[in-house]
Amino acid sequence: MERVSRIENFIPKNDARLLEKAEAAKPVLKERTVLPQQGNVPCSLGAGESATYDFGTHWVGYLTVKLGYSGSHPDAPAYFTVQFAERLSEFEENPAAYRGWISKGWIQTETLHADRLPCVVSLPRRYAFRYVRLTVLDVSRKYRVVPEGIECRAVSAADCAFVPALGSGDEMLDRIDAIAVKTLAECMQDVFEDGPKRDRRLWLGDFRLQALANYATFRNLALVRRCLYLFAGTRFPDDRIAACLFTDGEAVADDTWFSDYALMYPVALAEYCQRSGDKEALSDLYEIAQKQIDLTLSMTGADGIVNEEFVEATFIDWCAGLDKAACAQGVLLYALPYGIQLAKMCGDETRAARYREALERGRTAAKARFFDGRHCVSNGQISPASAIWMTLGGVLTEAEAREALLGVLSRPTAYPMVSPYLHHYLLEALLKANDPKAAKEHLLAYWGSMAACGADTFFEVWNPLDPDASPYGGKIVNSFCHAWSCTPSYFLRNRLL
Ligand code: RAM
Repeated sequence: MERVSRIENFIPKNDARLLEKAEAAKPVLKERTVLPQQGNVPCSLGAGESATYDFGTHWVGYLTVKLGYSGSHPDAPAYFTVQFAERLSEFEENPAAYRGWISKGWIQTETLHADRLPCVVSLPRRYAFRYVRLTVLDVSRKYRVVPEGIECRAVSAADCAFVPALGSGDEMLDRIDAIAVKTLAECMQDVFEDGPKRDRRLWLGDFRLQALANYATFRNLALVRRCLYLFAGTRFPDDRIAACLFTDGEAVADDTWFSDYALMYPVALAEYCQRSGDKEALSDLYEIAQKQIDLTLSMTGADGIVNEEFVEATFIDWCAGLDKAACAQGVLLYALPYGIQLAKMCGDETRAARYREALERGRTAAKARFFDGRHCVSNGQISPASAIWMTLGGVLTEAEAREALLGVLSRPTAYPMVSPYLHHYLLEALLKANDPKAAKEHLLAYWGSMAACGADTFFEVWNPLDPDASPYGGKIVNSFCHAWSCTPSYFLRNRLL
């Protein structure tokens, strides 16, 4: 499902004052040296031979390899590859066979020469991995390469030791929580990254979920503040907030706009202000946040329904063929109460009243358009996504929402939930429908199935019925430590137990 947005001559609107405040909240990364577990690693390697190292769990960091030799003095360079894998099965993939629509530059493999041995090779990139494989492509007949040491300087803005274990009394729930905490920690770098393997940047939809999980675990309010200022500090010329930012170097807004992600900005700001009481951020960011809602309202017809342009620009999920009209409407109705909250915090009664009126009108219109009394139907299509967003938009009563959600979940569907992002919102919807039992069961079934597959961190894309699924046309570029997957900790610590 190819999705590439490109705007000719896109020049983001930057606000130096906001970017300075973002810079002031930049974290100092914690570093630690990690070594591989002792394994069955050969002591010398000839042409075509390899050694695989297991670092025990997932790490984000920089690798150093010390190479020596045995035999005669090296009379040719050691020519070798270093491959990194978040999961061992990645080594079974063939990078040359990847023909997907995002760059193969994300594949974590380096081919190197060592002209002089012994030597210490420090790889320049930052990698995300648990496993490292060193393969000698060629040496000469006179010597063999001896890997004498390998270590990783791991980096993160978070320290898992800070977060007490869940201690729920249920081993599986504790394990899911620990994996979620590790997932979040690995994604907490200079910003809340979406995935340390890929895309290594600040995505708005992912960020809102990371912030929620962070409040329940690391409580790093400064990093949330920083990201809120970054999104506002570099935006579209018409004040729309970009779907993601590049933050390696100077912050730059990407020329991609997802209408549903933009609405998560006021949501995230309201949640942050509530928790932090940060009045300065509220006053600096209030207008920009509400602009995201105002813009959506300007893309809403007299019938109270968001227009096609808005629907087209939503992300919602990676599910191919999903009709997103009901979802898009639901996201607006989900965001409006947060806009009302923000307006109240700022004493902006006029706006609060306007949003309340839009909410009322939008809900009534949505019920008439997208609900047939039992199912949520989006242009003739029934999907879990539509039921989730109609529920979250407050369009259905609790009983209607429960019936619509459980009904659609109990039947096979041609439009399954693909990303943990949407599974997060399913749990929120089940809680809104007052069915915490179903929410807990789903958490156990979905995130538990990743844990059962040996996950050290939770994945970007996961459909237990189709474990090899990739929206990109090749699993080798999927990320297996992905921010939008980290919210079990939020549910377990704040909502479910
Ligand atoms: C992918 C990334 C990111 C997500 C977008 C929509 O490119 O995984 O996390 O927010 O999709």
